[in-house]
Amino acid sequence: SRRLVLAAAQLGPIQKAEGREVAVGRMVRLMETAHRRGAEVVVFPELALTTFFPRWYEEDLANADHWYETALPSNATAPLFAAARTYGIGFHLGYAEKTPEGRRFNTAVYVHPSGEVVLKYRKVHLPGHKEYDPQRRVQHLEKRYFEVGDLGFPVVRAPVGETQVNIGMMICNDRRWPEAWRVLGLQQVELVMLGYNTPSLNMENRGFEAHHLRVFHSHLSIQAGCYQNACFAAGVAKAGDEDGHELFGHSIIVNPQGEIMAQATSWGDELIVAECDLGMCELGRKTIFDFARHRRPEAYGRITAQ
Ligand code: CDT
Repeated sequence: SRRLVLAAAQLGPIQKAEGREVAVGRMVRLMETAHRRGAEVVVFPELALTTFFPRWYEEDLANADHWYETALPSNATAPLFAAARTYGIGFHLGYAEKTPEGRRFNTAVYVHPSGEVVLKYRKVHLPGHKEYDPQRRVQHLEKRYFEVGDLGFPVVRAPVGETQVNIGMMICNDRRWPEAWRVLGLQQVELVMLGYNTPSLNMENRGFEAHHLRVFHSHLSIQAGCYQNACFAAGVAKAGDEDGHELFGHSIIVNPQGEIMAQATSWGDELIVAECDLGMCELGRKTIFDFARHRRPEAYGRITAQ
């Protein structure tokens, strides 16, 4: 059978003043732990190398350049690539990308143990706003710092450990959009790698969102996405208190039945591991979500209408 030992590496907070070497050192330790626990792939969160900087306003984007990677690997990220090779473990990394043309994206890659970037994704559903919003106690400036991703939702069949796996990605807010899951599902995705930074409080709160529903909505979205598209997912948080701003954690690994197989219990660096039998993707795919037999795209025109 096709089995995969999957690790989700939740990261505790990264403070604004901390350099890349702090996060990378912690990530290398998590990779070592993942290796000891038999994992073949480790999934890190969105924007894993720095604090969640879109909460900080910067008028001139040029002054924000230090948050972005211009090359991968770089001196700062080389230890991750070295650890992947040493431990024979693939890794998923979320980071802020600045291209040679000066374009900025909220990006994720899957890196094979050899160091090859096998899959790259740029976040499509950017939440928040572009200009400073004096109404908000905390800014969420993703629309200022990033362009909408231009790669669609690609799926590739790639070696993960011993197994060829159809892998796809989402980044944070994407998980709340069933369209994103379905576009991956239509490509027979088997494993969705998904990092997030989600504040415990909705800073846009106009009084209609109960705080206790924040984690529920995150899990609800991931569990429904996995069930309806017959795939596994690693939903991996950056968690805890970043300079007084709390991110809620609760990283999970979910199976194609929508069940949580493993869940983080701390708001710090924490590795959760699950053995995934990829054969489990067959049941949904051959029965209730056999798209060829049961899907009715002729009735879905509004989904893609502008
Ligand atoms: N990083 C990210 O996409 N976070 C959002 C927060 C939404 S509140 C503006 C999320 O959907 O979790």
